[in-house]
Amino acid sequence: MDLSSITWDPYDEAVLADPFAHHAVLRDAGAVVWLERYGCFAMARYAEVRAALTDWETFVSGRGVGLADFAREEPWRPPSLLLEADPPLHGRTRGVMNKVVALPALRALQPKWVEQAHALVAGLVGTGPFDAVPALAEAFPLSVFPALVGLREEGRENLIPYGTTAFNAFGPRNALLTRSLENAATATAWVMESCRRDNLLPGGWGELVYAAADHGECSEAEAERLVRSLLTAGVDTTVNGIANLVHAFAENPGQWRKLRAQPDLARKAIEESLRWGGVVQTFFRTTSRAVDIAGTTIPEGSKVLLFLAAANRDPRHWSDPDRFDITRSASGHVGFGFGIHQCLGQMVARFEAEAVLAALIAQVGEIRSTAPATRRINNTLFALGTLPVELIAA
Ligand code: 8QM
Repeated sequence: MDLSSITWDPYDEAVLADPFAHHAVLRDAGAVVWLERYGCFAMARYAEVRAALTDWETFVSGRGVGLADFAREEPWRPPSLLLEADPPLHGRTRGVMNKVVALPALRALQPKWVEQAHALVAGLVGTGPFDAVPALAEAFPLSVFPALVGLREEGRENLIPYGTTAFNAFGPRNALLTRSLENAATATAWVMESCRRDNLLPGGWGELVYAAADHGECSEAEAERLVRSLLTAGVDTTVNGIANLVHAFAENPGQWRKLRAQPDLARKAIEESLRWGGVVQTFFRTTSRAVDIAGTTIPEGSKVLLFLAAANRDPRHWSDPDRFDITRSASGHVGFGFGIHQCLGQMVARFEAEAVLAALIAQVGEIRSTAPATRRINNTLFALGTLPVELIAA
């Protein structure tokens, strides 16, 4: 099979604003496609994306999971010890962090999170049209996650601008990235400062990471960098995950009625929104050796762009994939990645979504869209800029 070479630009702003409209062409162009403009390979079909994520020895992360190859270019910030690391380093850092995010402690927090979500939603129901991005999708994660980590109160508004920059930085050095690097310089500095031991409040995950350093599981400098991972990965993702979830129901009122009739579908609905929503659209890997994929040889040292969101809607794997259907089994989706790098914070993300959804199910009969949602263009995230809705009391 010939390798398709295409001039199509995944980072064109029109594509970033409406990525799903372009995925079919990309998937149909071949199991592996050459993107001329960036000199990299791309894969967008479920089978190949999942296989590449699973084969961490061939598709490595240590040379960066953005377009920049750390073997040739200086990264914009010191590399993540989790996301941008390979075994054996990755195994050690992941081991430290798995203990920090352990499920029992998180589960114990859930009733309080549900209560907070109820209070937040109660203030929004029946108040007329409002923008659910700041009022709900940003407000809820910001009310629970910084406290979980033990961040100081002052300056938390820096988290989202920093996240926006970090996710832009996985793409090319286009106008989006240059602009956000300029705009978020202070936000980035604040986040870096916040990772220092002295700036973390007692009782949070940050303190636990430093406790691991005290036990010799990692160095103090590594602890600081691991706290940074929590702050990079844990905010903009959950904000847009919740925004997507609310948007999905606003656009599919029949699915909302179904969920309210059968609230035990909530977990399935969240998995489906992770499959369908595509918050993290893409990640790169770099080949550590020449590898044959469906008859195409990818040489060693190649950047390979994996379209997670396109894989999650590949009709070769999913039936009627563009349909948001809370009764389908979305398990096996790659919305949290797959394999050794699969999202460390996925249970936090799920618990946040469950709390918000439980509050909405209890209080809201109808999520009414009052104007079209708008996009906040980003090189990696499928983010919402505004989500005008009205919550009609149950
Ligand atoms: C994305 O810095 C990090 O370790 C990190 C940053 C971003 C993510 C994950 C980890 C996938 C959510």
